[in-house]
Amino acid sequence: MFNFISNSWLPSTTGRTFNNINPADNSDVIGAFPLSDAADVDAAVKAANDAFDAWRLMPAPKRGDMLRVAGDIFARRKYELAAVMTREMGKTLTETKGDIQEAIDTCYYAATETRRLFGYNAPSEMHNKMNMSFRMPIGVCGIITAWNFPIAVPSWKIIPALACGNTVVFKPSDDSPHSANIFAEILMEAGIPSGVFNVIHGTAEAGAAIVDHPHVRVIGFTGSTATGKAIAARCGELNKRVSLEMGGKNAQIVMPDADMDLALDGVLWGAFGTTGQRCTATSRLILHADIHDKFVENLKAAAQKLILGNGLTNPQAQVGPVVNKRQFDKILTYIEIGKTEGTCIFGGEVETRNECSAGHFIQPTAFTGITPKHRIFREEIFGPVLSISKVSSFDEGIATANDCDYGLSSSLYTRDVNAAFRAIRDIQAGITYINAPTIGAEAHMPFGGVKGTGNGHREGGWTVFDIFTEWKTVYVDYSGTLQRAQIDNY
Ligand code: UN1
Repeated sequence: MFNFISNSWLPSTTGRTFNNINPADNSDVIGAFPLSDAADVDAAVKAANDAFDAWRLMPAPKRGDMLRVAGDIFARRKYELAAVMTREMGKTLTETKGDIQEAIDTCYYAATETRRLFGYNAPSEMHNKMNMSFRMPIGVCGIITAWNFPIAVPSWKIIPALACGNTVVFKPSDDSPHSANIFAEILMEAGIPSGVFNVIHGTAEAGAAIVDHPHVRVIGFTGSTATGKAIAARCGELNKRVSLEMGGKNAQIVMPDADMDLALDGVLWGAFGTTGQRCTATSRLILHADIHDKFVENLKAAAQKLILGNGLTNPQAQVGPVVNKRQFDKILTYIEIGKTEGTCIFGGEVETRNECSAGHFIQPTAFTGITPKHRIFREEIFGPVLSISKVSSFDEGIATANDCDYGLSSSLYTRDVNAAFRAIRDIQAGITYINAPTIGAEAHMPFGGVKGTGNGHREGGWTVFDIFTEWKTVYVDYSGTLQRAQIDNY
């Protein structure tokens, strides 16, 4: 399995490879992928740079027509691609189908937007002069993403970047390279011209070469806060635009007046869906003291019924493995920390029953007695580990939710409309859900976070087009005379 450069499948010039392994069954090696270096990146960037002029000059709605076809092909290949994705990163087929649906939605949305990449006009301060502004493509975009949404999250960046007339070099995570190659197959079949979209496989070495390359003008990154900050620092030195989607530590607050069954369903899905491996996952549950004990009891009973398993072979499976040995070890370390900081009320162990002994399975786990001073309250774990805090008022709930370095998603369960609107105003997060879990963002709405989560950009919706375009301001003077702005009219 190869890199994708100028519509050709190529090995790394280094000859090096890495193995892609099924996290639910470690004996299942999916394939060897290129471990690319700066020379491979250079070839891909050259292809993208050479393709840029023809692509930017194509009428945007024509580009949109191809992206609409890409959406159709994602829809046609949904079930096959879902199985590829489940095999390489472990989440269940229901979830991988949802992942592809986000890409389909993104393609259709972007295709439509190519007919309305609106600029602004404004009156001139001079006679017989017209002021306009347009969105212009920027050039080669370097897209670097994580493995937990192997199709959806890349699509949020790649599809709008292409819609705007940019070309792309995409480095997927080394935990989900196969899905990325199918992404390339689909764009090629949709008619995206050679060189407009390229895939480079590998690790941080390839990522750094993309960031450093002088012809890469924009970086779109989703991944860890440590890597994102390092990329941003480098992009600062190089004066490159960079959009970052980094960690989360998302809280669900439950007030005594809430629908308790609904709040329970919300936290089960938010905390343990995708095995907790979403940047939007619910990793903190903030319970009002009046319902704390009862809620914890119900949560324990429900969580212990969740079925762990291999999503490809076990149709009952609700929770898959964690993605690799490194994450497995990291999550277990945090569970040990949690055992010293609070009380483990369920889980806390590796799951080895049935088929789970073949892969990296960890039981859904929760700790009570957690406060903002604890590490498992503050640090992103990216696994099925929930910390539970008790608060005695709504205000304390909001303050506890905000006592955190991240600010991606948040949730409040209440029937009190006043409390809901106060939470919308006061929670420090890019996304707030009322009576819904912290996961569930839709492709046509802005997505991103405040504080340690991001750097001010929003993917998704209409806002993503700000990442992938530069404004061109145009003045047309049809007076036939020299008109000096700020001078001749004053
Ligand atoms: C991510 O975890 O990086 O709202 C993205 C959600 C999904 C996207 C998650 N639609 O959880």
